[in-house]
Amino acid sequence: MTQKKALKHDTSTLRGEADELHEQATGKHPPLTTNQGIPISDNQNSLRATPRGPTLLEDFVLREKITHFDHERIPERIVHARGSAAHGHFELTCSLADYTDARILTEVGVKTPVFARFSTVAGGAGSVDTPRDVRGFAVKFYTKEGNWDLVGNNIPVFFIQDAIKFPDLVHAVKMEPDRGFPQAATAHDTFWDFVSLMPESMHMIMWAMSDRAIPRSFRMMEGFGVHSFRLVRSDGTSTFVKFHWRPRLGMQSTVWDEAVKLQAADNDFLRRDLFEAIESGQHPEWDLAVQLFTEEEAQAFPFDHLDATKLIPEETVPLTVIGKMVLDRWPDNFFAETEQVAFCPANVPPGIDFSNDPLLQGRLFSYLDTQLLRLGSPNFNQIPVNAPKCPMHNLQRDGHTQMQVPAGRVNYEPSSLQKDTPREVASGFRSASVHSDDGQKGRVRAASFADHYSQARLFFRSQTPVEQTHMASALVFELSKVGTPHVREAVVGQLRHVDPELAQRVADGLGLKRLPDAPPTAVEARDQPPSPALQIIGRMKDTLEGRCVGILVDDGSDAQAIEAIRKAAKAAGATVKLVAPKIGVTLEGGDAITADGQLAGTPSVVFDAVAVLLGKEAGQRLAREAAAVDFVRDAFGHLKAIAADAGAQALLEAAGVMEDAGVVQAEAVDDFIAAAKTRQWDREPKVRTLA
Ligand code: HDE
Repeated sequence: MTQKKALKHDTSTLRGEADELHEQATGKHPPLTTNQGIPISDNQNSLRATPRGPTLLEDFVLREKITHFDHERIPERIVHARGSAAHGHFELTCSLADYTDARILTEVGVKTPVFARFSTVAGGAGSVDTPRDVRGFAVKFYTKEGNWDLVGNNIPVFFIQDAIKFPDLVHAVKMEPDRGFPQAATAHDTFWDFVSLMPESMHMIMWAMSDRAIPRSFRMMEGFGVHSFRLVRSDGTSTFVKFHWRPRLGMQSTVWDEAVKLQAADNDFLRRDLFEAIESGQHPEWDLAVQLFTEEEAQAFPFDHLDATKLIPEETVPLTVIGKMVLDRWPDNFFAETEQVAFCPANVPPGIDFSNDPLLQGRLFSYLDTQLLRLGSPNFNQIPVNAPKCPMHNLQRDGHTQMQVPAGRVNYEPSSLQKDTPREVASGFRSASVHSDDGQKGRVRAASFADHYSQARLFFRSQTPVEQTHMASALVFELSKVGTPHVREAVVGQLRHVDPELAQRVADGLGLKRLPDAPPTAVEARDQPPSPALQIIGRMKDTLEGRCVGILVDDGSDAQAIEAIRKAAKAAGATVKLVAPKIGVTLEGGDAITADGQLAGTPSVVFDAVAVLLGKEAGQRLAREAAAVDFVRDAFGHLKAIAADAGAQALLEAAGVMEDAGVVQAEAVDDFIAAAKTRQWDREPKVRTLA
């Protein structure tokens, strides 16, 4: 008995000390209360009938706490479950007043608050950040005329043409229903089975197999609204528009082996990258650009712009930059904001309207429906992250978790009993008045949607040879994970329509004895002039801004050499992190420093370029240390610049590093910085066999 009393006393004492420390740091604590506001005196012990139990049902503090905890999770998004988000603003730099009345697109210089969420598609909320996948790019603009949600992806086209196929697509890509795997991966039978039978998916497959699907950072991705929307004016004019986000840091992707290793190195690689950038004041920025075109111009396109498997090449309709988005504030609470944010493509202010794209039309229904399940109430718009920041009044009432307390007896319209009830306004949202004599009602796919291969070919042939090789290799990797031979062959058959040489490369990579037959097609692919705007490599910015340089050091490393590289990398806009076998390092000359990461947990995949600065003894020791050898070997294999001093040579040798333009002496700091601003694409054939 005495002993138990003492125990309780001890815990309280510890708590008292912790409280004191905390109080010193943060000031006064508010009293801990139940949800009813009742102050709690003991948050450590449940109420027991005797000191050794049993626990009493009477303990409302315990029951309320556990009940709330039991209900903490809500259904995760069926797609795009894993996401990361940030607050920021959008500023218009070029008015579209000739095309729209929307204030967000006509009031130059006005800063509109935004909330942007980036996501993967296939994996669950707890899955990793870096699988091969499409990335969601959803932006909620809190405009003066209500919320505008531009719910896009980092790829400008989609797998399917009709919303009715979406559940099939998602079932096929998610983990297989009997075995419950693979998580967050397209490399399995059901996905490729579906794809092989859906020729319309071939264009998007080209994008998904390209390096766009393995981005280095959310900050280095393009975004696309995908569908055509309309800009409308009150005089009745209407113009089609496609929206594009362009990252100011330029686009950058990982290489596949790096993406695979990142999954082990850091589950949260992209989330952490966004968080750290914002916290350190490197606020990510994107330009918003539009492609504008008329109905008549659209009729002259050799494809149907209402078909979401098609893009409009920039060479056909150029992009006009109209504004800039800056993300500068990490959410205060992940659940309240990132998890509960509810995007919906149907949220558009007056002046923006929809096209007839059948995929968009289905989305206009789906998002509201899904939020009702996820957030559990039609009042989800009252959750702070979803609430408009402009005045909002209507006569919708009641429902679960109603937060508002509307006064008065009028909750209907028309009414005459109260002077302050909301009324329609002439400037309110109007749909574009569109005349159509397109034909008869029916479950039909327009003939103008029948060309499934021309743009897949356009995309593939527009890539640099390196990117084409990555695509062929990605297809080989994915199809090698498919266990059913006829599925593998059917995909290769489809590829013959896209590009016969690509099909042959993939067939060779799979070791197929015979090139499978191409399936019949209604429309043969047409050759078109390549669109270099579709590349990544050709358009990468040579820059270290927003990138991270890792320096491997150990006891005996040269402080001056470290400082020279650190200074130059920082001046070029990079973050610099030190990695060492032990966090505590004693440099040559005796200075003690603390490394940012321990070697065993900080492989080079998390850096864009590395320097290896070691004393002779450490270099020889680390040449026998697997983590150090992998650090250097992977940096080399992932085509990164490597700077090394004399002491590091033994390690470089053990890692099989060969001489090339990206491997430089540590003293040649400028050369290192120049090489670090890009990847060493020429090195790739020396380090791996590709398709
Ligand atoms: Fe989505 N999509 N989608 N989608 N989508 C959802 O809504 C849906 C499509 C996109 O960060 C869901 O709140 C259908 C295209 C993003 O919260 C759901 C169809 C594009 C996000 C849904 C599509 C997208 C979603 C799941 C075919 C690019 C995440 C949870 C007709 C333009 C937004 C949710 C966030 C989320 C339905 C196709 C982008 C189920 C039916 C095309 C970025 O409503």
